[in-house]
Amino acid sequence: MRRKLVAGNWKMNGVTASLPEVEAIAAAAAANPGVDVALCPPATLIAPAVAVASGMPIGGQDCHEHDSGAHTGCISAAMLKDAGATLTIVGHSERRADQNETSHDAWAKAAAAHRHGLNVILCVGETEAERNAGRAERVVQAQIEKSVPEDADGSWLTLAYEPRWAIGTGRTPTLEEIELIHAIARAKLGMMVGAEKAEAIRILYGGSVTGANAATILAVDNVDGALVGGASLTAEKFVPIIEAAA
Ligand code: G2H
Repeated sequence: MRRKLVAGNWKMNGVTASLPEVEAIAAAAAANPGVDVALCPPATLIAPAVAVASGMPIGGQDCHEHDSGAHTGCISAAMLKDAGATLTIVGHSERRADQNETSHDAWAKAAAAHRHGLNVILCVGETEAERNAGRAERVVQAQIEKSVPEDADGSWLTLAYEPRWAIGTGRTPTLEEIELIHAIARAKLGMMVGAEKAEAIRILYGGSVTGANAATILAVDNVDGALVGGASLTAEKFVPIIEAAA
């Protein structure tokens, strides 16, 4: 039985004045023990967020594949860990689009994070053009094949299906489309790591999840939680999603 996970991705949002939101979200997490809750603020807020999160997992939004070195502006998994993070997102479509990251990069980052004891939320998802061309399933399968480390299991890896065209747009796939991709994703994981391990890997849906649509999306087969961007920025918007998953 997979526990649901609701993870907030603050993206490039949040300053010290946002810490009361972290506290309020952590209070909601504690009040809803039936669901796992995590929050990924910008790297500058990881340590202060950990200090006010009362044990709610705090994560990074990316990590470098190397532990240290001449990589200006980058943050390693070791540094995330040192700051108090217990997880990190890798392979988010905004990094794939803005920083030209590939599935191989996501694979290396996931492996680096795991090496440092971080849990990983690995993102995959098709573009609108790929969906319109009828290629969504093949794209997601290929991304999984290239980015999921061979030793992945549900103790540290979570997959997030985020169709790029649904991110921050207010548009979401139909429930049937979500169900199909999640089923295909689990089958692909099964081929890679074995059915038993694949059964234990959580697959989150991400892309314009809100308090209004969370309950129906979270009820879809093989949807084991949500990766939430815009609606995770305030407790007012995020707590209803946590409660819908509880
Ligand atoms: C998808 C999601 C969070 P939003 O990127 O990862 O963002 O919920 O704003 O669509």
